Amino acid sequence: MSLTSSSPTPRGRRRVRASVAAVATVGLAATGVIAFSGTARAADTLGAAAAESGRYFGTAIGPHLLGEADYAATLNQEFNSVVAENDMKWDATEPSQGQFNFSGGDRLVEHAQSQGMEVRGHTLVWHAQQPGWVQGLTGDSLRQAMLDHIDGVAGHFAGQIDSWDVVNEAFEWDGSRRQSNLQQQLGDGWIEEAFRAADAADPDATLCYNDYGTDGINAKSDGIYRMVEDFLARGVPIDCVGFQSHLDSNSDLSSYQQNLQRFADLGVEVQITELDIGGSGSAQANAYRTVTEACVAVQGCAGITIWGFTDKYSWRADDTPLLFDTNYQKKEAYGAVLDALNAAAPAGDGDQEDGTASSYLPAAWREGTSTHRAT
Ligand code: 9MR
Repeated sequence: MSLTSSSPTPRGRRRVRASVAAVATVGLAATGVIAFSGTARAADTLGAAAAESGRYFGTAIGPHLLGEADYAATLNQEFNSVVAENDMKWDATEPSQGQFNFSGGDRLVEHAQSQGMEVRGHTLVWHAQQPGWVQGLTGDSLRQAMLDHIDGVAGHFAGQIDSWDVVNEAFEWDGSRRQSNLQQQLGDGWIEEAFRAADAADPDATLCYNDYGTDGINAKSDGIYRMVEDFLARGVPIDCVGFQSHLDSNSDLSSYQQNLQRFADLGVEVQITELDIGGSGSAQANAYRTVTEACVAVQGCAGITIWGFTDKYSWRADDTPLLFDTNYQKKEAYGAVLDALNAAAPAGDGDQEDGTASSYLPAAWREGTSTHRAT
């Protein structure tokens, strides 16, 4: 398939997955982490196992924690993608209007690049974590501030971010728009304005809408589905939907995979962006397995990010929702995720010009029939 003007434009994806595949291959060859059992290949880190099927496995991090030896060692060993848990948010990056601070984000990107990791950007526009000066703005002042913020942040990191969470958490449980200051001041058009601005500032990044409570087919995911459908029909540059997946061991996951699949079938990439699952032991492990199996079963699911990796630093301070305990020891849930990643069909149906993994690409893109971002 050649990239013509009528092709979809997964330029960022192609660039990025190629780099992950290359890093994974080099890493595996150098360290011998692939074990052969019969004809099946099994990698023994999360990132390497995900790369086998052309996917990434990432984590949210705090760049200020990189100086902690066990933290950095576990991160570097296991993951091939990172996102800033807080350092790229509006309050962190533009604490005063027009005065940008990229120190945490730059540190994260530098670390990721030194380790050959992908970078997710989180998040350009959100009703929460807005600096005080934004909260007081109205009308066109707020609109201009939003556009300038996107231009400033996405522009600064342009070419270094694989996927941006352009807009975060803009829907209510009933599938209607959240009545945030953005919605109330700017009206329904604000989300597409944000995506167009992000596309202008970083044309190669995969642009995602990201939300929680979308862990199955429900009123909220229905509302988002309708928005994506509408954006694609009108050529609004959206590439991806992020499913945060803050879950508990007993969360209802009965339509989790089906929900990912219906979005992928629209022609957007799907990503699991903030996974963490409360609880412990086999109940927790089974829920992690279910989510991981769902992603690897959906061709358009590009990868999984967990929202921190050690229980030592989870935002859910009273719970133990991550894959490593407070002493950086692997939990049962770790084994479940690794096994599910290793069980995925290997990447590579040979249809990419550069021969890199392509199994995460939705069928419409591989066939060149998608109208997604036809520009
Ligand atoms: O984990 C993050 C926590 O450290 C911050 O205090 C909080 C507010 O910025 O945000 C948390 O991350 C959230 C993410 O940005 C969006 N989805 C929900 C996450 C958990 O609250």
